[in-house]
Amino acid sequence: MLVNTEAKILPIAQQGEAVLAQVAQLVIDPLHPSIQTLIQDMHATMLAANGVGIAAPQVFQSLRIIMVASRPNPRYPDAPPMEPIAMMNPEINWYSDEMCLGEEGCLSVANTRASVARAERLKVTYINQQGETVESEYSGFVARIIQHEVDHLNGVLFVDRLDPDLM
Ligand code: K3U
Ligand code: ZN
Repeated sequence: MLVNTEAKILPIAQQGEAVLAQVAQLVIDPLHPSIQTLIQDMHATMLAANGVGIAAPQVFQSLRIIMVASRPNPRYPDAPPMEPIAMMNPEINWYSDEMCLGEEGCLSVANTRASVARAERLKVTYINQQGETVESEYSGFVARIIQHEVDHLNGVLFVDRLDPDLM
């Protein structure tokens, strides 16, 4: 995805904002200019915040759009670098039985990192920025980001998934 110099850096909703607790709406017209602009702005906002993902509700848009942008980082040195992918109406169709614990943070939850159990692998179907339906399989850190971002579309934050016995 090219960096659009006209893209805007949007404010990021913080825990407690109503938009983060809502179930987001399906995207009806993936190629509509307002949707394409929103994706560019989400990309710029994610880069500015140094995130590896972002979901539209985090920028106050209750729409089913996520961006996934794995890169190696101190917690996940072996994470694959990838071109950011925008996914509209993502549906996780299959989760592995194998689970794994991994540290997560969130641009909407300040100063909190915690270990969350997620499926190690998944299959996801989504509409890409060209309006095509794509099915892909992911594992490890990328699968973790997808699960974290899809949770945002369903009004769930990673801190809602923490085991109270471990807190
Ligand atoms: O870059 C972050 C990071 C945090 C922990 C491990 C590795 C990287 C900042 S938090 C982040 O990028 C969230 C973005 C959010 F909030 F918009 F969803 C994505 C994420 C980070 C770690 C695990 C799963 C998802
Ligand atoms: Zn988050």
